[in-house]
Amino acid sequence: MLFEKIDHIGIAVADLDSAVKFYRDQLGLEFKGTEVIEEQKVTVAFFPVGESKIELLESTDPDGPVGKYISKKGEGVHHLSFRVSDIESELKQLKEQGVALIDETPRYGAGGARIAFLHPKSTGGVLVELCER
Ligand code: CMX
Repeated sequence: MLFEKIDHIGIAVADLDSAVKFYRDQLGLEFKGTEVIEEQKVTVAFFPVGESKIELLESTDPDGPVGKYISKKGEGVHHLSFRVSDIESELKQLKEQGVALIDETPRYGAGGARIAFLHPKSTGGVLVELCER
């Protein structure tokens, strides 16, 4: 198992513009722009912090997964992403250990990454993501 670092922390927000203002203007983080990931119905805003990033996630559709998450649990930390160098091999090992996977094969993530989610029933309720760049 080779988890290299925390790649990013994903935070679900209801209003991206006001959240960007808070992280950029009040916390003073560097705002690196946004990306829309249509397939996952989400707009992502990036703020590097040291070797990691904060990714703010706003749903592009109330019925998208982040929209549903906010209706159910409110805004807040949505997922924790670990950087890995070989995502297929990590998924295989985790599966062999009995960890439940949401994604058996990687999908497209922000910034051209390949990502895969583990099922929160295996992680103590935290949505854990593996991320290969
Ligand atoms: N935290 C904790 N539990 C969560 C969760 C979260 N953020 N999101 C979903 N779950 C739980 C659900 O409640 C569900 O639990 P049960 O099986 O007990 O009912 C389970 O995880 C599976 O969720 P689902 O919505 O039924 O399953 P899907 O396969 O339809 O979707 C997921 C799962 C995680 C992909 C989707 O909910 C999601 O969050 N998609 C958006 C992903 C995202 O953030 N994309 C941007 C990525 C940017 C990047 O990181 O690069």
